[in-house]
Amino acid sequence: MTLNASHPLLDGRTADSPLITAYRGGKPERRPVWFMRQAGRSLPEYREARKGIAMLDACLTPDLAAEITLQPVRRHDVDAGIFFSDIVIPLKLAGVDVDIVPGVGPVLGAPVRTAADVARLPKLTEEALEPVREAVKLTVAELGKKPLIGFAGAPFTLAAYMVEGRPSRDHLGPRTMMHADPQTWNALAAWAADASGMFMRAQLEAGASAAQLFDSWAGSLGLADYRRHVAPASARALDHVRGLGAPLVHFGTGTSELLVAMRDVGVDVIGVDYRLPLDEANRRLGGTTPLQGNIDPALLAAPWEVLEAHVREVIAAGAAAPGHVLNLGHGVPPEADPDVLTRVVKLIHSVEP
Ligand code: 1CP
Repeated sequence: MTLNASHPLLDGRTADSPLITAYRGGKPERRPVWFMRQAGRSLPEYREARKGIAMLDACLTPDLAAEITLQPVRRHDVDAGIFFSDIVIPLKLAGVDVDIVPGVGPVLGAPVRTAADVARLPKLTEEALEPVREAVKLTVAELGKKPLIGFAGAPFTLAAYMVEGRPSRDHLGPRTMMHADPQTWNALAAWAADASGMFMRAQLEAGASAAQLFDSWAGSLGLADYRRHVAPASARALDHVRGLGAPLVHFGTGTSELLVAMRDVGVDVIGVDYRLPLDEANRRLGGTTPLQGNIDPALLAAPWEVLEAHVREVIAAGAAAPGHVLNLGHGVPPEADPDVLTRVVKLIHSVEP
């Protein structure tokens, strides 16, 4: 399994970029930064581009998905694009009845709760992923030397939507299932792992230079459940992209107690949410894993002096790690002022690496 010789990581475009250098544990000439959810409702040009177009239709219209991916890169001068898509796109492309309902999030026509429900899940095919590859190719052609980050939802986070049928707070459905009916849970987690793995591989092969596995809701699990019922499925998702040579990042929220286990599924970089200072995350990980994070999104709305002091603290706390990519500790809030984000990027780039 290898990338094409004309891939941006191999043809000289992105291998030495600040983002990839830091992901590989090096010290780049400029401190790299990007923001989770940098594309989206905080940007007026995004709201304009999305007018009258449903979320999943926007994701599956290649030139629109490329344009929306590029918007924050142009506006903020961040060091990477994150592919505009959603973790439920592989479900949609497999033929699962799923939609993103405005103000709610992902909603399934029929929740997946029994062995028969899992057995009925349609298989994702390589052909169905063509709009994803097309959008990535268009994006990468415009990005030049800036890397595109691909992503997928980890099996637990995807399964949380599939079992509940919609967003939930405590993810009781999947957490019950892994104990009450481990066989069905394992089959569902394996299905989700393969769908996510294929989605990530399509993005990497089409030109993304790194990939991030989002296990956003893994923080609702205890360590024992994570290791026994979840980590093997996340490792299975990553098996689809290991060996491509692209750095792999793993991120979750509320996962301070899971960081080592999340690293041990086999990733290069750990994304840290806003709850744990980076020097402590680095200590827990043994000082060998590059980190990404972890500006508190709540502080984007604080007075500039408060935000600036916080950003400088995050930079200082990340200095001990073998590599550090600045990011938020979770996504950009829709009400964030985009000019503040641009100012944060300027500040980060102005601090000597
Ligand atoms: O109409 C809109 O603008 C809908 C909002 C929106 C956007 C902009 C959704 C619905 N998805 C996205 C894009 C998206 N989703 C991206 C690419 C854009 C970028 O980061 O710049 C990515 C990486 C995701 C990934 C995603 N979707 C995650 C993992 C990241 C995270 O935030 O933790 C999750 C959990 C989802 C599910 C989802 N999709 C959309 C919403 C509102 C949600 C969360 C619902 C919930 O459970 O509360």
